[in-house]
Amino acid sequence: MTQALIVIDVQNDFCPGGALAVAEGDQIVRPINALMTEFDAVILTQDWHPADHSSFAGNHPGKAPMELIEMAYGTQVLWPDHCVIGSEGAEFHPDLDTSRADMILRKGFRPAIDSYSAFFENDRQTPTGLEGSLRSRGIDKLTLVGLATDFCVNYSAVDAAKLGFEVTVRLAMCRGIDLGGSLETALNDMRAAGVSLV
Ligand code: VGL
Ligand code: ZN
Repeated sequence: MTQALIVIDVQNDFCPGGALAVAEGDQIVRPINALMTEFDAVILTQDWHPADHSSFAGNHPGKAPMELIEMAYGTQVLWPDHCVIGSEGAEFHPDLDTSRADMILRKGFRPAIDSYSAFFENDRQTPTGLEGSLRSRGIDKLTLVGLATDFCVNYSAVDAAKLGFEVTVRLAMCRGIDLGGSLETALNDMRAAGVSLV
């Protein structure tokens, strides 16, 4: 059984001081570096948005961050502008050991659609290509860590489980945004999808 560690969005903008800071987001970096040595494959994901991205509140006059809007593909949270392509905020946390990664997957680069999950964009249909990449490498067991527990980790874990991967989320190496109870909902959704939360 080939196991991969998928490190979700450990980027400056999701750490304290960043544009969409997750409380204690930086505290998971060193434990994640240590965990990397236990895996056959290490994949990093990177939230990677053009400046005109439709998930940014700043691109919707009159709207504030954390408001909801209806997009062609469903309801979308409007976020503070974050992880803009080429910006420092989009870079990985400086202490993250990126040298251990054999693949970096960027997501959310199409202006009209967000992508929380590392597998499918927010229309829940457009594949990122990660599934095929994992399968062609014989990887069937995944451990997920990173930011944010209730958005990108949650969506990635649920999609992976639905695709038939054996999925574990290591909660001590995740931190959440918790918007209107989203953390509790996410934990329930992951459990219901068959994800092991440890
Ligand atoms: C994320 C909100 C917007 C995440 C990314 O990485 O969880 N959350 N973009
Ligand atoms: Zn984003």
